[in-house]
Amino acid sequence: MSEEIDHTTNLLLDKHIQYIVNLDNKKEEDFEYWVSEHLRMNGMYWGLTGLYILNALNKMNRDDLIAFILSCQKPNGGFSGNVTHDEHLLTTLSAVQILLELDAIDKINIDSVVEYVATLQQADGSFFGDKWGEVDTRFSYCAISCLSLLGRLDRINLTTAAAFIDRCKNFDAGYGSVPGAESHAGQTFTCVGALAIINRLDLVDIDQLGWWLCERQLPNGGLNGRPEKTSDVCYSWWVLSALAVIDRLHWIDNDKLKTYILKCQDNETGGIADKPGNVPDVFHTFFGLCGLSLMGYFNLEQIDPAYALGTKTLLKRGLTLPWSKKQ
Ligand code: BD7
Ligand code: ZN
Repeated sequence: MSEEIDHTTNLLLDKHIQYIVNLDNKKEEDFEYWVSEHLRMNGMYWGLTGLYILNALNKMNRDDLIAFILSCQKPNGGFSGNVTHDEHLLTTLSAVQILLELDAIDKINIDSVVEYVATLQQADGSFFGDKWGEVDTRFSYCAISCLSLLGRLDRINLTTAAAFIDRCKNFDAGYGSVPGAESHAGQTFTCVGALAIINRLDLVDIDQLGWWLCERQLPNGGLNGRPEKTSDVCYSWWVLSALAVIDRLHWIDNDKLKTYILKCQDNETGGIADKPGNVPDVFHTFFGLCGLSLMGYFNLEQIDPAYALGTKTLLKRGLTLPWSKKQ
């Protein structure tokens, strides 16, 4: 009993590195590999950026990752989630993020990606996620983040893009997926992150939003995504990142949230689950680590709250990060 490591106060660093690296090694046989087949590109981003936070990027096979990403680029410039799937903004952003982390963005034709993203903007400023025409503020974020990372925000209409996001703001100062949709912490991250990147935080009701976000913390220390919902580790990121961008991180109890995230670790296999006792997955492992990094615990590598990428990767691109504290 006294020999046992108390995983409610310790981050199982090496186990999490092993957990992420093993996802890659068992790809042939594991049906659930990196959440699922169509999310492979996103899964790679979660795993790779998780290793970045753990300062273990060298554990990945760079050439294999680059080859996979290149095999997912389509003639129109967009990237798919897996070789046989169709291109989408969600997976295009992940592909660009990974290529930047691997310092391999020169392996693709950047202009074709920029054109793909720009043609998805609509007259009202919103973005389609792909050729099928679904609109969601997640896609506004993907487009804005992607073009900013590529240094090509000039290719879209930023005035209408900001106006559309502003129409998704609700009476509680949170944001939804489309105008009129209820506030959700995930959508709030995408909207606040996108506005931060295009320097339009003037549109955010900062104090009221800070209040709505810190009401997401429950007595168990964890955060939920909407009123009346249970806590989930990934909201450590969606809520905290928005609080960080508006400089209100100290409005929630960081120590209690840290303890909640640590309780969601699997002390046998490594990895972090959505809730204590559940099976871990790469998505919650990544966002749990992101939350701990944002709060400054355990000397983890610093992650940027608006781009969800390492600050070192961003500074190398010459991006300025006024909302990021310790640069
Ligand atoms: C999409 C686009 C962005 O620009 C930013 C965020 C997103 C959300 C997207 C993501 O993180 N991409 O990098 N989310 C997912 O891919 C997850 C994948 C998943 C499926 C099943 C189980 C775990 C993860 N998806 C598609 C979700 O719907 C998750 C599901 C879930 C996580 N925890 C409990 N259920 N939900 C989710 O991501 O909610 C946060 C969110 C919602 C809307 C917008 C932004 C974030
Ligand atoms: Zn979750």
